[in-house]
Amino acid sequence: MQICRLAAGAVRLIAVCLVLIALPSLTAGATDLARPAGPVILSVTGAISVTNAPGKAEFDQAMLAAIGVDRVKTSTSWTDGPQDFEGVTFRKLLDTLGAHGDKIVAIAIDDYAEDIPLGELTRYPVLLAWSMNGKALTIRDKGPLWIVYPRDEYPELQDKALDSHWVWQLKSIEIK
Ligand SMILES: Nc1nc2c(c(=O)[nH]1)N[C@H]1C(S)=C(S)[C@@H](COP(=O)(O)O)O[C@H]1N2
Ligand SMILES: [Mo]
Repeated sequence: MQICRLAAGAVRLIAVCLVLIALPSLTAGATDLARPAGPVILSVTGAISVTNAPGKAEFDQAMLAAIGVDRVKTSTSWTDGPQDFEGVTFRKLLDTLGAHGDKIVAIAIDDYAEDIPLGELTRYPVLLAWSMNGKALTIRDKGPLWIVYPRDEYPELQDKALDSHWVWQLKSIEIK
């Protein structure tokens, strides 16, 4: 009996020790993001807790796809009829990066920059799209990343004033 109680106590002690050892790596491990192997198509800076370079998180396309592959079928102001977009949602990307703030500044290859409220990007499944109808978006057709709103699904997103948030040729994001 006594031995049993002693053994149970020891097991509990070991369990507590294991949790104490694992805890720092569970929290500090948040800063670990693999380095991109392919060409970097997106850099994220600002209020993020996960990085893979000093002060920023850099992604190649495979890394973005590893976070999630989501689809949005929607019409746009620049295409005829509904199109099938594939990409990762801002929800998942921002979550992966531990992003915290009020807005993002989306910056494009042509140096176009637009402020977008964070709430708008998490309230809806807004995509960072890398393909349309199964074809990778090239720089010539608004790639490598295009911010795509699921506007056919949400009437409140069918607003011309939102067109400025559909940033194409996106290259970086600053979280503020
Ligand atoms: N990369 C990039 N994305 C952009 C823009 C831009 O100049 N560059 N213009 C934005 C603005 S202000 C609007 S209203 C629409 C403009 O689309 P349009 O040029 O086809 O009217 O795209 C948005 N996305
Ligand atoms: Mo615009």
